[in-house]
Amino acid sequence: MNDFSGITVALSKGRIFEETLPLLAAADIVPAEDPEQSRKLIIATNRSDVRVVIVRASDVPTYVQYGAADLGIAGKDVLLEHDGVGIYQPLDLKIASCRMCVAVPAGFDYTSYVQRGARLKVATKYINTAREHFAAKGVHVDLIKLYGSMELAPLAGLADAIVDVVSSGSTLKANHLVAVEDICNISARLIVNQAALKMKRELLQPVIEAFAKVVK
Ligand code: PRT
Ligand code: MG
Repeated sequence: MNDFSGITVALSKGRIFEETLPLLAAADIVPAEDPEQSRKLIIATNRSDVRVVIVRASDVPTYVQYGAADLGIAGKDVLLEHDGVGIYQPLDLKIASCRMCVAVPAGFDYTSYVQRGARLKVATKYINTAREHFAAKGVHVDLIKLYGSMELAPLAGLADAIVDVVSSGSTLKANHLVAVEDICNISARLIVNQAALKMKRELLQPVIEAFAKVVK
């Protein structure tokens, strides 16, 4: 139960947290601690009516869906894998940007492999996104669910290809992989619990508006 009467914001550590700090500051919210330094999972802020909870990136929509957090910031990649029930997505925050791609080992002839109609083994943590992408192209795939380090899968012989997010491309390069198809652009979104938006509108609306101003 979320019995805190203020606003609970769900964030993940790492790039989302870093890139969210300026947005929070614009809404006069300053976390009291750095989650990279502290082991606390509930972090107070300069405002007694706002707290931050630190969760895995892929768990942010779940906290918001069930109202354990009122607000959250989640990558579009994560949201595409979530059913989105009870979640309102008012803003593209244009942070933590990357591309969702299909990548294969350098030298693997993806185009002719696919044109032949051969089944492609694809390792990914983005099962829904991958299924839809290949279905739309009429490519037959066997999807293998992973939870991280997708880049290893083709090198270790687990899969022919991966579907993963890419930003600088240096991880692909370091592992002799090349992106052969772009699926979509990804950035982080503000997500809001729909019931909280009604019940706590006076608290939430100014935060959403402050974020919107920065993004513009
Ligand atoms: O780490 P954890 O398993 O808890 O979760 P996570 O990896 O999903 O979280 P995190 O914090 O790494 O990413 C949070 C969000 O940032 C993702 O949901 C994306 O929306 C977004 N994002 C932006 C990225 C990247 N850029 C990115 N580059 N998420 C992951 N990566 C990976 C990429 O797949 C590669 O393995 O980072 C590695 C380095 O990328 P390159 O291309 O710069 O080498
Ligand atoms: Mg990570």
